[in-house]
Amino acid sequence: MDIKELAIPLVGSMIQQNASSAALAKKITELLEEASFSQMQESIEKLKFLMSCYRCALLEIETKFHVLNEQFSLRHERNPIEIIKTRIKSPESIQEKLERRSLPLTPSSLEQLHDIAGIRVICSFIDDIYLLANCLLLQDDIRLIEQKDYIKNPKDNGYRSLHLIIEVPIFLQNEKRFMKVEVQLRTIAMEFWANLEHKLCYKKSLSPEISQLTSEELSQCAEMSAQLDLKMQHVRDIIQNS
Ligand code: 0O2
Repeated sequence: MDIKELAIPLVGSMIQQNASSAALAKKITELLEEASFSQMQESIEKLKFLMSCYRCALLEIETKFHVLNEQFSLRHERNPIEIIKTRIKSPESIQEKLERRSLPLTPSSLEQLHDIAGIRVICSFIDDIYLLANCLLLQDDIRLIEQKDYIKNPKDNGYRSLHLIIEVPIFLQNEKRFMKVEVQLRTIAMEFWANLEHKLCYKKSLSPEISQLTSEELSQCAEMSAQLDLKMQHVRDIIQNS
C-alpha cells in the first residue's frame, strides 16, 4: 500500500486526538519503516522473477544450440560444438557494473544490462563459429541487438571471440517476454587463451611495469593460438576434401 494512503488518515486522527509531537514522530517513523520494508520485499520478488526469466532464456538458447549440433552431426558426421557453458552474472559482478555505469541497484536498471544471462559456445573450428551464429540469427524468434566480432577485429590484448547480444522470447504462464542473452562463440584455442588471461590479468590492477612486460607476451600467445586455429582448419579441409 502507498505510504500516503496509510499516513494521511492516521496522522490526521492523531492530530484530532491532540497526540503529542513525539508520538506523531514515532508513528511516522514506524510507517516509513513499514513502507520501505514492503518496498524492499517487492523489489526482491521482482528480482527473483527477473532472474528466473533469464534462466529460462538460457534454457531456450542452449536448446537451440544442441539442436543445431545434432542436425550438423547427422549431415556432416562431426559436431561443430565442443562445449556449451551457461552462466547468470554474479550479484557482485552485477553491482560492480551498475556502479560503473552510475545506475541504481533496481530491477529496471538491471534490465539495461545486456549480459546478465550469458552462454558460451566453444567450437571446433573458426568457420563453425560463423556457421552457428548465422543459423541462430536466421531463426525467426531471435532478434539481434548487437554484434561484436573480436575474431576479425581482436582486442588490443589479443582477445578473440564472436559476441552477440540477442533477444529471445520466453513463454510464461500468461505472457511472452523477450529476454536479452549474451552469446560468446569461440574456438578451443580462443577459450584456452581467454581463460588463462582472465585468471592472470583481466580487470586486475597490475603495476604498469608488470602490465608492459606481460601484455606483449600475451598478445604473442594470442597470435600463436590464432595461427593454430587456422592450421587445424586447413588440416580439416584437406581431410574433408580428400
Ligand atoms: P565475466 O567475468 O567473463 O562475466 P563490459 O561488460 O562493460 O566490460 P562490454 O563492451 O559490455 O564491456 O563487453 P564486451 O567487450 O562485449 O565483453 C564482455 C565479456 O567478454 C566479458 O564479460 C568477458 O567474458 C569477455 N571479455 C571481453 N574482453 C575480454 C578480455 O580482454 N579478456 C577476457 N579473458 N575476456 C574478455 P565480463 O562481464 O567483463 O566478465
